[in-house]
Amino acid sequence: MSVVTAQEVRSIVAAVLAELSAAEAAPPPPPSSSQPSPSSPPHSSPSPEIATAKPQPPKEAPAGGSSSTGGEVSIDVSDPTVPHERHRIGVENPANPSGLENLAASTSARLAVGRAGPRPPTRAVLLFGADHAVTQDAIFGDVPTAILEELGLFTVQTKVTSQDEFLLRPDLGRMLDDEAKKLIAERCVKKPQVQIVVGDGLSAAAVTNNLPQIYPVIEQGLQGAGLSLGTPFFVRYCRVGAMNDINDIIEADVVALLIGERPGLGVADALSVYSGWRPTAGKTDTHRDVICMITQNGGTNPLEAGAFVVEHVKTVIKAQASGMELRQAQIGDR
Ligand code: B12
Repeated sequence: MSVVTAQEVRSIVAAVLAELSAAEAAPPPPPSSSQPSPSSPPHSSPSPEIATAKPQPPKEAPAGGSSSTGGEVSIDVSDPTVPHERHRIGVENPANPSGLENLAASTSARLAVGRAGPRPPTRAVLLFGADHAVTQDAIFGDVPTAILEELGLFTVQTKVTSQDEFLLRPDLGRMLDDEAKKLIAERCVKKPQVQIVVGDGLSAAAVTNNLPQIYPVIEQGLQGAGLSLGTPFFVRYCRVGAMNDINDIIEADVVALLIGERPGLGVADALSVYSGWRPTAGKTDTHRDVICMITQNGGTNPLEAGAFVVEHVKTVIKAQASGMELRQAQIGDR
């Protein structure tokens, strides 16, 4: 372990003080483009999307510099959410730089962020905080009614009455409330071949960002295949298991539930399509299939996924089975 002498400490302190007083004498820097503000969230993507980093214009001040305005010292850190910063290697003097870069580029996991003493560097902590904020927005946000109205979806609710309860009581998110049962019974066509349902699930951003693209592909694809469709609607505070309660009223052959996935710290707007053959009370995930990670941010594009959903529904109808029963039927066919 190297020992720093008192003389060395004094000279380091003197150098830092000299740098700060030089910065204080300089004119104040222009406002940084990386500063988050209420109107520009640190991690927003094209309106109304919520889930990815938006490239910012290059900053004038060098990353990591310090500046002082009116006697207050501030540390200027470049925006960690822009793509090139997000994947910047923070390890000092790596033994195999290109190997490390390839490894880090192969995953969205937080690899090679480096460290400042025993802690992660400020940049990594800020990026984590920004990504975490995006997940909170995705979970606690609401799907804009304009999107639902545009697609002609009416809204019902499960037995959950608040966002906190939704997170604490998944069981209630699988049960329709009485008003929902009444509305569905009154307004929906019964016994269609396919019932499309949209649910917020754990990411309103997933529905907001992907529904306008995926929904018409699924609707037109199923109609084009000659299948009869039920009356679509939106379920607030929805969990996957709600499809049983829904289909006990509608009695469709297949229910396709488009629902927001639990957000991760890399992608917060991924949609899933869970589906099942004749869902009813007592059916479980064993009887269901899922097409997941539908997002334009590193997953399956919603247009492509929509076509895949149509093909899957056709397969389920042909086999009259879903989930493990479908797998077994397919194995039997080979
Ligand atoms: C959370 C989660 C789980 C949790 C669910 C617990 C819970 N109560 O939420 C646990 C750890 C139990 C789990 C288990 C499994 N999971 Co999982 N899970 C997820 C995850 C991370 C998020 C799901 C989500 O947000 N759902 C939406 C919310 C709103 O739904 P929910 O009603 O709150 O929860 C239900 C669903 O999550 C459902 N579910 C969870 N996983 C799976 C898998 C399948 C095939 C089905 C039909 C349903 C299902 O179970 C919950 C209760 O009904 C996804 C990743 C992703 N990108 O989506 C993987 C994911 C859906 N799971 C997957 C798999 C493979 C499984 C397992 C089969 C793993 C295994 N070999 O045992 C099991 C199956 C469990 C089952 N339910 O039958 C895969 C599905 C791949 C595919 N296309 O078929 C995914 C996409 C992960 C992946 N990338 O591989 N899972």
